[in-house]
Amino acid sequence: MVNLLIEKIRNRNLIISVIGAGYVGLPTAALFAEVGFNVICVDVRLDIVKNINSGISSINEPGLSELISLNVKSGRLKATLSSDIVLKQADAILICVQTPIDNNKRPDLSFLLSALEKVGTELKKGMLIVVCSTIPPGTTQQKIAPLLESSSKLKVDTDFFLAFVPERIAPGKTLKEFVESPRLVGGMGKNSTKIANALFSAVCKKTIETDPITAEIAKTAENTFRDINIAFANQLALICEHYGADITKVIPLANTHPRVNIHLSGPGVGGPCLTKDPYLLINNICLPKDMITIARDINDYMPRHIIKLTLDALNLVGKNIANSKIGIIGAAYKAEVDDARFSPSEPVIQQLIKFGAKTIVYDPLCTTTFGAKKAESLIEIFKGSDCIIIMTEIAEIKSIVLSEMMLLMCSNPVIIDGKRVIDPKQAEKLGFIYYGVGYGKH
Ligand code: SAJ
Repeated sequence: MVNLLIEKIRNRNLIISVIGAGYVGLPTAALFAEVGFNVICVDVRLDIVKNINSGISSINEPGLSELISLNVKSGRLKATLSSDIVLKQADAILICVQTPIDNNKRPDLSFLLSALEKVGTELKKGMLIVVCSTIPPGTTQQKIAPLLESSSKLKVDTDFFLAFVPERIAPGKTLKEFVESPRLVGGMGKNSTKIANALFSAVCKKTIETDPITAEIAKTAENTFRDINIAFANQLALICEHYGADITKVIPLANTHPRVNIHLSGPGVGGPCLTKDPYLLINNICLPKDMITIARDINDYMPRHIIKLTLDALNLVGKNIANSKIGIIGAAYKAEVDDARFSPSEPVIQQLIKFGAKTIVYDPLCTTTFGAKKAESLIEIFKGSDCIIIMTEIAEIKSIVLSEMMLLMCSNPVIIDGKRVIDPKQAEKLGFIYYGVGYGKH
């Protein structure tokens, strides 16, 4: 049975079904279709299904639309709302549904469990099930395998095959990273690992075989490490502000040490991964000391720090926030993506609105505004504004001419630079009130 599946993978006559055609599932489906497999996406959202079948990508990701369009035309890629027939036909099912956290920061596995329920009823001998969704450590072995075994009455790694193969893609660079980042393959046993590895080797340049628990901890650890590193940078930024030092000088100097690599401080950490995976990693564990939650708290504090800097700066020039017009650069959680999930701009804009400020936001890719007015250009947000807050380093920032910006803004214009992309000395020389994350006032 193992060799038969591997042969099918080699000959590209293995039928793949991808459950969940979102940020992970859609590129996954498109890339497997591109290397020659027949891929059917299953999604509960009609708009996503319709888009795929019309050859359109529902997410804004460089190169993805072209890939979907080509593969839909070739007949290798399609989508459907109803899973029954599809799952019956599939040889391999890749589960790519969201695994968010709830209000108590506990994993919400309801989407995953509902997908598994459907899979369980259609599971037949020789099928490969791959979970690509990020999951708390222990989930594959303790929850997924028993659930599939009991609903199908089949035995994992003997009758059917199961692996956790986490994605490692960063929005904006998804297609490149899917192919080039080493892919962890955590199979529930030797056979599962071998088959899942053969499948992912068809698309990924490098795969690394391991077991599910190691892959689950490694996946959540990667994003937790990045979150902690950024929290450290943010902590240092606050220390720099206290001492009148500049974080943009401190971190590069510390990083000249061959074994130090501190990330960048900023206005907060957003996106669906770093804000969630640390909580998945520590789920259900009582740790004697916990740096992971503290790091999360520090990063969650940063939007409030942006508000504090804004209030301090406006206060300095005798302006009341309630009568101020504030322009925000960046609504997405980072530059060059359209994804606004857990964006630090959300708490910032909402607090400004609560204070009564008139808010206007500019983000060339993102349509979400969190209640602020949407601007079509940087010029529009500069015009008549008392304060500009920089939340992401959109490419157009490089083209800002401070003297022209000055002419468009009100008297005593304020810049709150969350991303430290403006030269403070130049801004101050021109008459701006400049406050930045990690920029200590001398
Ligand atoms: N950020 C900083 N300082 C930095 C780097 C990032 O404040 O030095 C902020 C960003 O502005 C953003 C947030 O962190 O708000 C997250 O951005 P990101 O670029 O670090 O990560 P994501 O969420 O887009 O993608 C991450 C990636 N993980 C790692 O780099 C370890 C990606 O490779 C994963 O595939 C993805 O999570 C995921 O899906 O898990």
